[in-house]
Amino acid sequence: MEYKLFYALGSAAQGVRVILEEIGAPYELVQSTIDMSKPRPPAQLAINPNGWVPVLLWGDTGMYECAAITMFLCDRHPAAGLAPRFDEPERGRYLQTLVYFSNSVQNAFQLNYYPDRFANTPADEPSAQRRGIRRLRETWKVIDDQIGDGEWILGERFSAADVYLFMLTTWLNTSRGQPSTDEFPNVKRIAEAVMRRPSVQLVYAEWIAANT
Ligand SMILES: N[C@@H](CCC(=O)N[C@@H](CS)C(=O)NCC(=O)O)C(=O)O
Repeated sequence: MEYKLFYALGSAAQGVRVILEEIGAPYELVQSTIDMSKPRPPAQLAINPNGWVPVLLWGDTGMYECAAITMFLCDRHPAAGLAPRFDEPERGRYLQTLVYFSNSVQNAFQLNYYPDRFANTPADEPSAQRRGIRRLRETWKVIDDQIGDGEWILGERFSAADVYLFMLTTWLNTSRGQPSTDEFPNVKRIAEAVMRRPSVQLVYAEWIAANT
């Protein structure tokens, strides 16, 4: 196996798995968890002491951070055509969007799902959660406006950024007060198009069965 991916359903590791499927690289899933009460595999913690997935191993090394892994895999397998090359005009928007997803949209999710990481006392956590919901609306609106009437995030060209977008939309949970993609029609259009890809149908089979 070329890659090992520490994996849990509902996590950002699913997005990395879609990228591996799109690339066609051989990989093995190593079952991990996002349950805070359960232990992480020692080999995962050796690479990522934070205890988060995804963690990707290859050869005798490894890395974490979903956006970084996505960029790494796309650059390592350019024949898959999932990322603009260094000298192509869409390269800037591709990098910008992945980093914005990672440090702004994901941060908004974390405020709502993991308020203890942001609030100093338990009493402050509901405030952090509410700010997370507002921040989700703000950041998804930025992405929706950026997409405009483009077919994909980069315009005419599908890329790993669209996979990332789909992954993030699966985390939206209206029962927690978070917005739905109905508020962001351009995001919704791309998420629906990404969902039709065979790689996504495979990796997200359970989510698709439960949510569509
Ligand atoms: N910035 C990291 C965040 C990773 C992250 O938060 N992973 C979540 C699942 S999506 C997780 O492992 N949560 C369990 C935990 O925090 O212990 C990335 O993008 O890879």
